[in-house]
Amino acid sequence: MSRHRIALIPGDGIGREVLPAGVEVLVAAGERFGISFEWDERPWGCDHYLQTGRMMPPNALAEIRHHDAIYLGAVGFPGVPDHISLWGLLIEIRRGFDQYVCLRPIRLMPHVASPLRDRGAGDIDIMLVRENTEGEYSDRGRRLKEGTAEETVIQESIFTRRGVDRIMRYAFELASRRPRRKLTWATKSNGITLTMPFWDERAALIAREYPGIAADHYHIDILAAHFVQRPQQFDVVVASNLFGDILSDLGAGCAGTIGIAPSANINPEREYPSMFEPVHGSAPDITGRNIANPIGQIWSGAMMLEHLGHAEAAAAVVAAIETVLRTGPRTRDLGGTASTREVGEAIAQTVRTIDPVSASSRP
Ligand code: GGG
Repeated sequence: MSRHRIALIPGDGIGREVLPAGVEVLVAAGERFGISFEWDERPWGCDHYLQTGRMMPPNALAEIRHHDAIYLGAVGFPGVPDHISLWGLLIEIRRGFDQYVCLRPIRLMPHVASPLRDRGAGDIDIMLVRENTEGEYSDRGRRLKEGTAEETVIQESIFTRRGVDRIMRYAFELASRRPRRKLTWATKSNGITLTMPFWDERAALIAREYPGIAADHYHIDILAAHFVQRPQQFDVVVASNLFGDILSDLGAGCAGTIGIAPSANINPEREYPSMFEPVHGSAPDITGRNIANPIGQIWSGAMMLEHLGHAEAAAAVVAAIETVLRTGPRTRDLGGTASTREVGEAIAQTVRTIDPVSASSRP
């Protein structure tokens, strides 16, 4: 029996509703595949901020430093400025634990309708690799002549050779393990004159180390159009922090709903715990109604299982998601009327009995 100590951070809004569904499915997978979990729940988030002035206690990272993984719901709620909640929790964990890879699968799942015409399951199968610790997400800069007509705000993007090289190499290695062996990188080097040509330069150099991978490059604007018009052309797509974030939401929309999109914030060297969270945020507009789709959270749990070395259990969870997408129940975003809890229970129940080998399932 494998045992894993997992830090649970429900966070804010619908994070508190979808995370329990994710845990329920992981427990079902654990019972079936001989994995036990020690859950260590932390009440960090916007309520904590309103009580203490901080999203997490000062020693938060030290407290969970030796856990096997972090399973997070969502962050952000009205009453706390979004940049405070994001930087005080999500970004602090990503950077503090050097989770420099953000993996975001974009897949059109069976029985999910894409808003794109004539697209069916399998037509969209992209692994988005987002640089997760530097780039446009930056707190460096200044505000000058505040309150005057000449008010000027400067925000500095920071790209390091180490940061760009390591995410590019990670993406090329990933592409080399996928059947299509294709990689696309996204920049905007016609409009952004320093950082983006630098990214292109490093990417082109690293591409030479991988002659077996078909690599190409697009500016982010036309790439967004191609995601909509011919998403089947893309396999691994690698982008900077901001561009990767935007592309992953665009991709999730093309694949039917952001409610099912998973993500993994990975420290590939395993020096620190990695963190698994749905792509969606805290959705204050539907919080407290038990109608949020828990599949993004559950699929992120499958990515966590795979990261922890339980590929069969991970495949079983994804196969169970595929089954429930076919049979129902479904939440509102997928045209159904089921609650968060009902969908979580159905997937957990399916995990107990499904044959993962018969499904083409993979996190
Ligand atoms: N599921 C975590 C969450 O709340 N994400 C919302 C968000 O705004 N994330 C920004 C980011 O991933 O950089």
